[in-house]
Amino acid sequence: MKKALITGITGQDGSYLAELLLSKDYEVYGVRRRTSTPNFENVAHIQNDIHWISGDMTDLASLIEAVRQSVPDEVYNLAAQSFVAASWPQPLATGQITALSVTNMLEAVRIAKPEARFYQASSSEMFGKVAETPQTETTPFYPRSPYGVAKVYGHWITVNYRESFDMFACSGILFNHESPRRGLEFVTRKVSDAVARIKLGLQQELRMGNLDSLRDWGFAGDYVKAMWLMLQQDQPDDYVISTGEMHSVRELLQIAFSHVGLNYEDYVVIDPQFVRPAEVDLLLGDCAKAKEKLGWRLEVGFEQLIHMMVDTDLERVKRQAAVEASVVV
Ligand code: NDP
Ligand code: GDR
Repeated sequence: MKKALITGITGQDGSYLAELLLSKDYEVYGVRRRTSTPNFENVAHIQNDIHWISGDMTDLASLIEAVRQSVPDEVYNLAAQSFVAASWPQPLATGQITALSVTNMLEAVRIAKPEARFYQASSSEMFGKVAETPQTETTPFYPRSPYGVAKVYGHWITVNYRESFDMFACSGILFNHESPRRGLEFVTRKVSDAVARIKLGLQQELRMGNLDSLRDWGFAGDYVKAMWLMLQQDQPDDYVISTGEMHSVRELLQIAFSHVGLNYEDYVVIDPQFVRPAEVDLLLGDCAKAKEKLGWRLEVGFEQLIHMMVDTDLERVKRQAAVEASVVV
């Protein structure tokens, strides 16, 4: 039985990856940090199948201990301060968690189980002000946020440990991927949640930032399969994972609102607080290498993804409203 250690397991990708590895009969270990209120929503259904290890990405000792306890064959380093907009008000925390902590995790592996295979969650945000379109593994980086800068560090330190210590370390350059488990502040989920609330009469408007930005959005369930595939190859390497399709935030709004019979223009208000100090105008990935070498394929398309998110939020918001209505005060 193979063993995998996942950081960031309570997040969107960590939960889908844990499900995938459990379905392949892995023994799954998850690093979770202490939080003052529970954050188990994404993993509640599998929490008894996971070996939990207390740790924090900024605490090297805890990560070494996590590797010692789990003795993993594969390490998936998904933990990060992952919200781009929060990286301007919290640039140093973002640097500590999203950049330097990658070295913490690599050091923990190098010290405690150097032959373990290592996956680093790199990002299309590294391309930022894009030098070419579509972006590939060889497109130069020009990050546009403290988050993007931190991810460039994480990418190169992963490459460097591969080259310096002969570690099996891979960097997956993943374009935006979404799901009903996406954090509520990211644009797709913010929209699907708002559409559900507006449809049910619980919200009147939706305040948004830049509607013109273009993203290459896929489904998280498809993308975690690529992470696993990267660690099953004979040689470690870096791969772009994307859909090869680009849509604007405006199109996202149009698809999500029209799915419930509404017109987004009747509800959306532009609010400067959601406009970023520097924007990534467009991202479009070319994942030909992953298709050819990993045999990776997409299953869920953009419209299907947005419909899935809206439908799931409609059900969830309905359930919550029913519970609140039944509470006798
Ligand atoms: P989420 O924000 O949903 O999850 C982030 C995870 O990191 C959470 O489990 C969080 O724990 C954990 N974490 C944050 N800080 C620490 C810390 N100091 N110590 C321990 N754990 C910590 O992100 P996603 O699942 O969407 O993304 C996974 C990874 O992939 C991230 O590194 C992200 O930057 C990267 N990525 C994501 C893309 C996407 O479109 N989703 C695209 C490209 C890259 P807690 O629950 O306690 O907050
Ligand atoms: P992104 O995702 O920054 O691409 O990073 P996000 O969903 O936050 O933004 C996408 C685009 O939508 C525009 N936008 C808004 N965004 C948010 N969150 N809220 C708004 O109200 C709003 N209005 C317009 C943004 O300006 C942006 O252009 C995600 C994260 O998962 C990163 O961790 C990951 O590395 C990258 O994707 C690839």
